[in-house]
Amino acid sequence: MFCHSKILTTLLGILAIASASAEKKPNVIVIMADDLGYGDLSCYGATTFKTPHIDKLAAGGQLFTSGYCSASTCTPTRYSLLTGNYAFRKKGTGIAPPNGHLIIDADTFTLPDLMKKAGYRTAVVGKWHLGLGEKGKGPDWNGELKPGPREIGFDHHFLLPTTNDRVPQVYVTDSRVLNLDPKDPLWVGNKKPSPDHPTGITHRDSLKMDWSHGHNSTIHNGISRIGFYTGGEKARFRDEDLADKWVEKSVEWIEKNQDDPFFLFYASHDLHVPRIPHERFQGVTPHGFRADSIVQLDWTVGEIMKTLDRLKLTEKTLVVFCSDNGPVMDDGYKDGAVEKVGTHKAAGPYKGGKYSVYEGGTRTPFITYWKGQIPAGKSDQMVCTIDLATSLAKLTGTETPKDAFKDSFDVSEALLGKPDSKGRTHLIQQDNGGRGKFGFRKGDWKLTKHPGGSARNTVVEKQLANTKVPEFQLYHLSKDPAEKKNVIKDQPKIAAEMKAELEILVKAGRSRPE
Ligand code: NG6
Ligand code: CA
Repeated sequence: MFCHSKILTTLLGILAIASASAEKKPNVIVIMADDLGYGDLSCYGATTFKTPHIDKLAAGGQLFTSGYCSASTCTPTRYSLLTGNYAFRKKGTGIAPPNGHLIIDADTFTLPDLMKKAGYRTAVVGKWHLGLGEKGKGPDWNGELKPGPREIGFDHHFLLPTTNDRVPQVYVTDSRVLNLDPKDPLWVGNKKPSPDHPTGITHRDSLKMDWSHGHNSTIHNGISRIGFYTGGEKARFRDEDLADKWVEKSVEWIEKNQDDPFFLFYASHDLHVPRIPHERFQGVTPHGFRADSIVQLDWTVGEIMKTLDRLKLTEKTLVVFCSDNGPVMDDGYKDGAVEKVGTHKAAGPYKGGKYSVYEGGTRTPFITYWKGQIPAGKSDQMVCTIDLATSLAKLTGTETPKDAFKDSFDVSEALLGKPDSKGRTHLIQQDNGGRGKFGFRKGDWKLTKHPGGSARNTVVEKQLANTKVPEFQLYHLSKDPAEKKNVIKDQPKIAAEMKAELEILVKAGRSRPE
């Protein structure tokens, strides 16, 4: 009898521990903005428009002042978020073209794989821009778009396949183009399909938003794009409706999975070009469609949070808000961003933006929110989107293969705002190709390497331009956050150490110790 009751007590104890840890596993929603700069939210210092929903997350959670994405363009940051590996380690991880193949190998252990292993349902909604289909073949637009998100760990997807200034303007779900009429097949290519095919050059007068560079091929919805396509008329969306559709689809999926732990990667297209917010957001700020799109992004965050509140999931959900690269003004369309910038500082106090390895390129808004678990406050710990993989492994108590997440550090305690918690001690920042231009931050020191001696987008409020710079520069970030005073000559020892360490970390193939 004694023995039985002891076993029973032990069993009950085990069950209690198991259910407590199951209860503790939070849902996770990663909301990634597109081209959102450090200074682009009111909680990060913007004063000429307001972002109340994101500000609410910041006020009730941790706002990071050293939160980064790993690259200053979209594809490499997303690659690193999902693989936990620096993108410069793999060829072909730069900005993906319209007909690009999937750049994450199907046998890679990914962040969504990890979440599945931890017992989560997984979904990605929004912009993909990591390619679809096999290497050497690319996407089969009229057939199965495999390998794709499913093959790398997402149970569900509802996506824009590339980025919206690239063709085609269709949704992809269940590994297929949604609403594609087989009688009107979709063709996508990089050459004009027929001599009379209308483009942004031949039909420039008909455009509702003119282009400034590139972006002058096939026209859809009055906007010319990068790349050509024909067909799939019924499958095409209106740019103005993207945010509404993705909110609708995310809410649907959250409702369906509210009883299981879930992981949602919500990849907004705001505020990437072409910036075409819904009509109800057009003109709500003094800065034109660029900041109007930020207000639309803020609305999106509000809708997701409202859904969590309605389903009583707010206290069971960790929300991470971040960006994929720093800001840019003219990224190929004449949408008034440059002319209407006024006093707004899109990169905040930082130098450079999208395409740059200065701080503005990768130091971006980064907020964690989990009601009842994360205290309100500001954190100056260094965290990066690439760290979510290992940090979520820690948080969910899930083992990862030794060779996975090679550059992803466990910063879970910092993300949760635990007292005395530490972020990462160093970070390699890359631009698009990442095969040579680097920023290397270690504590307060920042080394930049520009092998060609040329840097792009160093002053965000002006047009993109190339500037001549020394191959190596050294800055002290707490004394000189704007990277104005290159102190490499005064600090030869530190510069030499950092050059050597950067080289070792690049060559070693991994930066997280085994
Ligand atoms: C560039 C495009 C730019 C944008 C970027 C990708 C030109 C001249 N510029 O090549 O408009 O599409 O690629 O942006 O075509 S990202 O945020 O998706 O990385
Ligand atoms: Ca981007």
